[in-house]
Amino acid sequence: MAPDLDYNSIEAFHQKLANSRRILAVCGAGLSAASGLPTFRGAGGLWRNYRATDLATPEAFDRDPGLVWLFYGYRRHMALNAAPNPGHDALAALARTNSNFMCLSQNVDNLHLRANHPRYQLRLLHGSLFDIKCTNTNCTHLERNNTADPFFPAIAAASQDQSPSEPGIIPLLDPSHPLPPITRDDIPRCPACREGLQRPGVVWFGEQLDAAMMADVNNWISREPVDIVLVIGTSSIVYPAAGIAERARTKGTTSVVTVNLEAETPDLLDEMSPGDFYFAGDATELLPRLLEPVIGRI
Ligand code: BV8
Ligand code: ZN
Repeated sequence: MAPDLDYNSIEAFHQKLANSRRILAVCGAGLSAASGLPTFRGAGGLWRNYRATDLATPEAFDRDPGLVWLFYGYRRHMALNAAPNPGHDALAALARTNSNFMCLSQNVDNLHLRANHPRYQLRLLHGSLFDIKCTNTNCTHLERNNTADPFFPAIAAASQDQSPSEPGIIPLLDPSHPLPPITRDDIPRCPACREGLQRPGVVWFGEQLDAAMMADVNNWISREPVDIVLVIGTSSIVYPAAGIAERARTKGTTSVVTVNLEAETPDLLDEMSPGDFYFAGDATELLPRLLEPVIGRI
């Protein structure tokens, strides 16, 4: 179905925004791209010669927990040295201005919270790099907001800024260089059950998202019609996150508003419904402009 003519008109979007009360956002890696954090599908989709999606699984951790911890140690280091951008700030400002705004994020980099996004208007669907949990599925150990860098000594190489020229730096990203050997005994045991290994508090592929959180999200969506769904910097490939925008749609009421660097292609436009918007560009620039009538100039 073809979108309206002004599917990319900011003025038309501002009119919709002025008549909107309930707003939902679904965010992906593209929101943090301008903060210097690689996305999954871009060049950043590869770490050394591994696809990020291949390392983000319980099987990979079982096979080689040292390798997977180096991967997460590196991403913790990058995220700690990154900063929220005006895209994060605009969403946090919208939350402070509109209590009927709920922000759902697939990002595990903690940048929403570092932008002081009100916690009760934010749901981290896939967990956080800075939460630590246990491999023992019967153990409920969860440490929140652990920012130790490195998390444990054996992965120190992952916390070095990767400038290949500097002597003594292990070029972690260069697959031709061997990785530091890390054994199972190098990995800290769970302080609660003493059995399991400590692992990143993220949701891996093949693992369920937090049931209580998803119930909460579904209740928020089905409580009343949603006026606007902002789909920001995501390729909408990973489920169940990718299905939320359409589930939140109430025909004739909801505008699904895509903000993505990728230019709108005929297929993308075909997927749109009347009243939807598509803004091609950098989320960091577009979000402050799109939300300006509500949050002011940031
Ligand atoms: C589950 C945490 C029950 C870890 C992540 C239905 C159909 C098919 C498959 C499935 C299905 N249901 C379940 C599955 C399986 C699987 C899945 O979806 N697979 C995909 C690959 C097909 N889902 C699961 O396993 C989920 N669990 O369903 O449990 C179950 C269990 C078993 C079997 C059945 C059911 C768990 C999924 C969560 C996995 N964990 N992250 C970690 O981060 O290490 S997912 C991870 O990848 C991210 O969190 C994110 O979700 C995803 C990456 O996607 P994006 O964020 O969108 O990033 P991407 O790079 O792809 O795109 C960036 C976009 O931004 C691009 O469009 C680009 O153009 C744009 N962009 C770039 N720069 C900018 C920009 N836009 C604006 N401005 C810019 N500057
Ligand atoms: Zn445990």
